[in-house]
Amino acid sequence: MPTLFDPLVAGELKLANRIAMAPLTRNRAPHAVPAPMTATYYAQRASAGLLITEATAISHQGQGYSNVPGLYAPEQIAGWRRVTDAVHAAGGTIVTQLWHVGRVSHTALQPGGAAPVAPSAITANTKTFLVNPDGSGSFVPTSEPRALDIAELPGTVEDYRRAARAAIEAGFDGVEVHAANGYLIDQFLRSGSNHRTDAYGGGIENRARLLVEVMEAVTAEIGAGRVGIRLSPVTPANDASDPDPQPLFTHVVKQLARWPLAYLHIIEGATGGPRDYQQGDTPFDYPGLRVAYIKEGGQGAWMVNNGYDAALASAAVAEGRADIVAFGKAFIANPDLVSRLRDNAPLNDWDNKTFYGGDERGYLDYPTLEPA
Ligand code: 8OZ
Repeated sequence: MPTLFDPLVAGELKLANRIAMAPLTRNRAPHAVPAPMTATYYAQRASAGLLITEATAISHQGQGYSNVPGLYAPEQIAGWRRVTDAVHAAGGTIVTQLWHVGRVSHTALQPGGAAPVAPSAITANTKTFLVNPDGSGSFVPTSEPRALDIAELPGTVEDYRRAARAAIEAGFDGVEVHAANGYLIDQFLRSGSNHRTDAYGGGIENRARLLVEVMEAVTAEIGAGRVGIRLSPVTPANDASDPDPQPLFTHVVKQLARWPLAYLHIIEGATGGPRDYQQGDTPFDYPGLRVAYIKEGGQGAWMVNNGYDAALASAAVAEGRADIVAFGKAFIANPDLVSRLRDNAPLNDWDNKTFYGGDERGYLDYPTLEPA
């Protein structure tokens, strides 16, 4: 029986164990450039089989929060190079999460103060986080978006392709396409946010078109074995809604079977909330989703996330329900999470007041059991 601590080859990625650090937004990248301390933060956690960075904007238009990093300007690539060098020196493997927020943004964050973009001009019932010029932060409602013109979509796909190339230049081992949590690709997928009447709206195949085009571009650019994707079939995060997610995401994973990807990363339930959350009338069938992917020839590792503890994670891997388990908040508070899980050691508690924004406190100062 495999355990969490066994190595795994996922596409071109060689993981020392089956424990991943989930992508975690930390809002500590002024001017969208990863700070020097960010290299230390990820290097401290390099014993994870895979580190997935915080979500990283593929373009200025793709940014939706203050002080989140990007991957579209030379100084951003240089900032990430510090991170990947530090992680590799510590023996780790690291991919970056490619992010376009779509409508989950604010005019204050957009180029020229423009409206954020979305599949349709429907405002998300959610908030974003802005840091004011005096340094204070506040949660504000997202701005009303404008619908992307169909002629702009090749440019959006090109931004993903360019960011994937930039990721390799920055020294990453690969990328994870963020298609979850109510951001741009997820906004196209779901009928609640996609009211388009062109080839990118209406039926499931049309709503999944942007996702497929992005994956085609990114896999062609850096090789499918260095590409993962994150999906959240039922999450209500950022006003994501669809009454019938099972056929939608079944179609998506069948499309994803086209490429020998590194992994599929599935958020089970409501992101950061109940695992049994459902949209529509029936509970979502995650094992069925995986069977659909495998039947179609899908080769990517199956990574699961959301509320896993040591027992649930060990059982999922031992029973073959997952190849990799991603931990989020536990990794913020426990840089040595892998050895703590292996030794059944107690975990540090996290402090949610220091999750978003701030300095080294709540970022670099969580203690390890053994001296680092
Ligand atoms: C928390 C705060 C801001 C962004 C996600 C990228 O939910 C995020 C995010 C999470 O995927």
